[in-house]
Amino acid sequence: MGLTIAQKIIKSHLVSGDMTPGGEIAIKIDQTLTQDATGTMAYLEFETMGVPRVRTERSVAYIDHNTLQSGFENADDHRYIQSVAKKHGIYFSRPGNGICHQVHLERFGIPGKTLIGSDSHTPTGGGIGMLAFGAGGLDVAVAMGGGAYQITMPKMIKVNLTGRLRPFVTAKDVSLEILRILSVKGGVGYIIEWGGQGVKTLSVPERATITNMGTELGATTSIFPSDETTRAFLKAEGREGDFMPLESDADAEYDRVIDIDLDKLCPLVACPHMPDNVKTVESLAGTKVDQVCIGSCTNSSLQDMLKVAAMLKGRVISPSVSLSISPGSKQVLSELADRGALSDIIASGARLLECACGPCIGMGFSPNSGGVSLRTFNRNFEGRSGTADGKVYLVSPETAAAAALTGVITDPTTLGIDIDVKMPDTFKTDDSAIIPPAPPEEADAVEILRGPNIKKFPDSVPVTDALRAELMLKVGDNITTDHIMPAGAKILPYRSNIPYLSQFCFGVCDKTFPERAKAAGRSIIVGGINYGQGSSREHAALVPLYLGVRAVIAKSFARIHIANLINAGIIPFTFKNADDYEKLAQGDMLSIEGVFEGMDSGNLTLTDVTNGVKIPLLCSFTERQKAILKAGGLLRYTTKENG
Ligand code: MIC
Ligand code: SF4
Repeated sequence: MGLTIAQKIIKSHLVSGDMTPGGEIAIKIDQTLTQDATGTMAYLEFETMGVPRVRTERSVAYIDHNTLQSGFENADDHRYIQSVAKKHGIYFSRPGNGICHQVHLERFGIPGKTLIGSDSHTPTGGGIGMLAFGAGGLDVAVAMGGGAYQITMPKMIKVNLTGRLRPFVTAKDVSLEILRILSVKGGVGYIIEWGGQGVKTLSVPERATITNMGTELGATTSIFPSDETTRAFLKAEGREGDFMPLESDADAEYDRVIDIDLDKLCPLVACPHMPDNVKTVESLAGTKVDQVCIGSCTNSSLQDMLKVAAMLKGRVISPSVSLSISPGSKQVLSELADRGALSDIIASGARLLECACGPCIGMGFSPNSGGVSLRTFNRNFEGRSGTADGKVYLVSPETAAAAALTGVITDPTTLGIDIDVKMPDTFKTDDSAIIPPAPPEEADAVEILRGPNIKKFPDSVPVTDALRAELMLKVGDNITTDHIMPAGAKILPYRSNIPYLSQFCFGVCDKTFPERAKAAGRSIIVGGINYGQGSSREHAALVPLYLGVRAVIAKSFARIHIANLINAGIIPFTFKNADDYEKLAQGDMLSIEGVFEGMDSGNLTLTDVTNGVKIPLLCSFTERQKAILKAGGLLRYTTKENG
């Protein structure tokens, strides 16, 4: 039987396991990336492992999330990351150089290689034919130390593209269409491979928009073939030597095939507060808009920005709209400047922000009370914008620019603007903002700069055979990591300070949770379907750990979050019968006995001591996961293994 692209890359990187879907596989990781909001923790963990120099082909530390520096905290963390990078063989991309995924695609991505990053949108690299995964910081630390990345072998979905996108219909609309079809949990357990004749009509940045948003499907990752378009992109980046063609075998088998005819798509929009709440732009036309934000790792490429600039050229934005534009990288920004497109953007009345995540992670630019914000980003979770009752809609750059001009949601195909943007054959490359590490012989002398914001991470606790604890919080379906551990300008600077962060844990759901959990000392959380979707932030496990959470029981879990829970030593149980969720009430005392035996058999019983009800739970773990839980988390397990 032939192989899919992903299966070929997995096969060539397989360290152990067999490639049958559902089994645990370990794969060699060629490259890693971190960003600063997860990076500080990842490097603290890496330091604990005692490995002097990274053992990957390329590791890069980006600073792109916390760039407000409203106090000493961010600046201190940046200096810490820069010094660790210098000492341990990691390239350091300075603040201002751009968003990790955009810069990585431009400067480091290589078809056929594996990449893990401490950011859930690392699959952006799939646009260039990389097998790229988002992971918790600890998994990235282990990979930097030369350890393999352990995942469950995914099943395969193929999306077969035919036709060609009409003007003003974009890669973002393709992403929204697949979200409409599959929903935010439809990709869980799958790698999504994009193929068919339609692929040829999409540029690398367009492909990257699509693989970037595959994260919102819950997919393990997404990937495109590597073809002549990929070669041309690498050539334009001065890296043609990194090109390698990649395609699936003609007889490769997929578990599911979805057909999308690009000709038939129209501009789409994801309505508040979930990326799969998709409607046509036409159906919402006329809705008043207060704010428009263009940028983020989904839509900040030169192609996106040139199209926006062409739409804004010679026009002025609506007086009732505030428009922000954040180009994805220094390369994009300087190309815009060289071509005069930057002047067109500035003249329109847009507010130019730096090349960073910015409003996407709530670092400023929160909308007004109850305001409608159209964003070219990938997530519109409740509260993420920083305004609790803000209404965030996800759209393409073209739809965003149309609304900025008219002040209302507008189908860009109706504006009669001509935007035939020609992409250059060569990009202006300048890596002066990427600082290489010290040579090995000088590494010893490099001092690590630790600021007072860096606090010790919480001690994990080995799983015990019996657990008795209160059900401290019961939440519903699709709880995101933004619910569990919110981000935003007020909180994000404290990503290396777990005790401080803990005050905000589950703040969106129940502000009393942190205090109650801390007082109880030991507790259990109950969730619905797809618990922990969204970000890769391991803080969504480390903070509950600090507050004494010992177990989470849910109908199902998101991939990265369940790995982070296990890595933190918090045991994740799944309801055998989803309906039993209804039988548990917040405040009940729960008892689970025979945990070790249950971990071996995959089944155990929970007793709700308060009402006497018995509920069967599933807990099937791999041997390695059991060992991690028994050791009290991945760090203890790895340190023990390394002797
Ligand atoms: C996000 O988009 O939510 C983030 C911020 O990039 C996160 C990482 C983080 O929480 O630091 C992600 O997607 O993994
Ligand atoms: Fe940054 Fe937003 Fe992308 Fe996360 S989704 S990496 S916050 S731009």
